[in-house]
Parts: sequence; structure tokens; C-alpha cells
Amino acid sequence: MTRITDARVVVSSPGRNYVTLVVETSDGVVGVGDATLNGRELAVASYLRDHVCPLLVGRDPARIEDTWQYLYKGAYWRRGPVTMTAVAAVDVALWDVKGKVAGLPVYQLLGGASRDGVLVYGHADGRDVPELLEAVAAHLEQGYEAVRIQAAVPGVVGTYGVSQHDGLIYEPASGARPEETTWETTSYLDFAPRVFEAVRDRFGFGVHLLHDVHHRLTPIEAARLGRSLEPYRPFWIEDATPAEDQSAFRTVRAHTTTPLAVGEVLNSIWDVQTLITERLVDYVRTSVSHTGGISHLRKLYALAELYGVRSGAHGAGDLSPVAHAAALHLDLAIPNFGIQEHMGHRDPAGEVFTSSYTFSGGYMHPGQAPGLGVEFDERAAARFPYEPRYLPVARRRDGTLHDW
Ligand code: EZ4
Ligand code: CO
Repeated sequence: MTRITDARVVVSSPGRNYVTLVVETSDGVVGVGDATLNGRELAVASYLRDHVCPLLVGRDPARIEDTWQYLYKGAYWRRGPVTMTAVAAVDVALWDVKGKVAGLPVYQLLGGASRDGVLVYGHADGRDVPELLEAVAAHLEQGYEAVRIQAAVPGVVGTYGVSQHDGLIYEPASGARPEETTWETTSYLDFAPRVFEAVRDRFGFGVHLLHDVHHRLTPIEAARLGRSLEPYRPFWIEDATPAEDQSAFRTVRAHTTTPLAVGEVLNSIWDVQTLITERLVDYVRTSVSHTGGISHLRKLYALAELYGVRSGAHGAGDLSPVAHAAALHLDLAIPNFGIQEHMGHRDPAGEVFTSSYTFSGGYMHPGQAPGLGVEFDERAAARFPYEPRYLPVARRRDGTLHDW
């Protein structure tokens, strides 16, 4: 019988830090999984190296669900980002192996395509509104039908979601200690509707506009934001309040018809149970690589389908091309897909990861290569050693640490 003969973790930094799990079988098939957890990369690497990889060797790679249950239940300690990212990496690597063995792209193993392509949204941002408008125009020229819009809030230092413009792809992690930014809710609540107004004035209503609040508001502030944006018909507002408080969304929901999305920091079906079963959000943003892999996220989406909630998965640059491919396979297959975030990856990530997914006219497709369709070059990865980098912190004027 076929066995897993090796499971190893590669930490590299081609443009940003990525943790990649490589699984090899006795038939010579290699599968890859993404285990990147921004700012806590080495914690997941250790979880895998020290506690999971030794258990994988000798197991049957075909038994994906059994391996998932073995790792999840066998740990005793359940859920949480480190655990669920580690389990996800194993799960995704085994789906990659299964696809390669079958000679089929992973989406075919998940029931086949439910749509022709995967609607993705890009990131447009600006240090002021005119710069944002140029970024939106550039996205429309590339064919995007949906764009996330973020602009630096006047009087706020280092607004999240706004790049320092050393390139096209926004990267929030920097430095061996978290960057210190500031936050001012009053300015933001006044500013956000003006940003939407400017974008609608210039581009009209034919493009989907998304906006990320990054957990910054209280429920009643979020309700006010949602109401003030209603005339501009956002596709969604994301992470309006801190995500771990599911019941907070009851307040937001009761006061606004602006669609709500949440979940990039959540890691399991139980973390979104109330949000889904009470229909408190319209989109769940949990990702393949932070939510237990394809096997677990598929169940979460099935629960969401029952309640009319759609997917809107996190897809920032800190999810590697392996994670992005896995997301696209699942997005293509599920009936209740909504939208997929697509941020792209900074050079030199392309020297390490060769992906076969495609972008055309605002839609992506995972491609027809067997498995996930991403090749990982371990030798190239070795040229880019890990360097500590952290997401910023945000403080109010008096120095209080704020949510983000
Ligand atoms: O802060 O990916 O929607 N995207 C985001 C990102 C996240 C980072 C952290 O993992 O909010 O910028
Ligand atoms: Co976000």
C-alpha cells in the first residue's frame, strides 16, 4: 500500500514569509500545503515539524478525512489559528496528492465546476482620494469587476490597507517589531462615505465596491457606517467589528442593509456558527489555509449554504500561491460561492511558486493541471531565508491599544 514517506516544512521569504509543507509518498508523488500565519510563521512551522510530521510518515495519503480527524481530535487542544493552519497544510497537501494520483484538478474531485470562473476582487488604495481613484481606474483597465477601496484617513498615521507605494501589492507586515499606527474613529466615520461618493461619482454603479474596516468599530459605530454607505451600495463592508464577538453582529445587522462580511481571523465552523445560523452576515471570509483546509472549509460552506450565506474568502498576499490555488478549486466547486479576494504575490515569489491558475476579465480559474496546479521549488526557496516581520498595532490618541 502507498504510504507517506516524508513530510517536511520549508520556511522561506521570497517577497514575504511563507511556510510550506511538502508531503512525499512511496509512489513518488509530492503534495504541497500552505502553513503561513502572518507574524506567527515559526509557531506553525514548529507545530508541524515537532508534532505533526512525525505522525504522518507511514500513513496512507489517500485517507484525507481520517487524517484530518486524527490530527484534530488527537491533539486534544482544539481550534485556534496555529492548530487549524497546521492541520490545513496537511489537508491541502493530501488533496494535492490525490489530484495528482487521479490525474485530475482538485475541483473535479470536489464535484466539478459550479461556474465558469471565480469572481475576484482586487485592492485599490491611495494615500488620498485622487490616488485611490487612479488605483481604481488601473484595476478597471485590467478587467476587474470588483474592487476593494481603502484610502488613508486624514489625521491618522499609517491607515491599514494603504500601501507605502513601493509597488502594486500592499504588504502590511514590516520590521522586527510591529509598526505603531494611530486610529481615530470619528475622522474615519466622516471620511468613509466621502470616499465612496468620490468613487461612485467617477466610475458609476457598474463596478462592485468593497471596503475593509479591519475590526475597528464598536457595533453601534459599525451600524452607523453601514447606514451612511447605503446610498453607495457597497458589495460588502468587511470586519466591521472585532470578529471573535459573533453576537455583536446582531446590533449591526439590525440597523443597516449594507451587506456584511467577516471571518479572515476565524478558524473553524464553530467560530462562525452563530453568524451563519442567525444569518448575521452575508459572506464568510474564512480561508482554506487558516480554517483546517479544504475538508473543513467545505463543511463550513455547506452549513452556510443552508442559511443563504455565501463565501468571500480571504486571499491576501500572506496566503501563498498554494493557498490561493486551493481556494480557487473550492470556489469553483461550491454552489454558494460569493467572491474571492485576489491580491497577487510580490516578486520574487514567482521564482519559488509556479502556479497554473489564470486571471481573465475579472475572473480566475484554477486551471486543468492535476492536483492544485502549483509547483514549489525548494532549492529556490532556500535562497530567501526567513526574516521576522510583524503586522502593525494601532493606538488611539491617548495611547490605548485599539483593535485592528
Ligand atoms: O490584514 O492578510 O482583507 N485583507 C486583510 C489583510 C490582512 C492580512 C493579515 O493576515 O485584511 O490585509
Ligand atoms: Co481584511
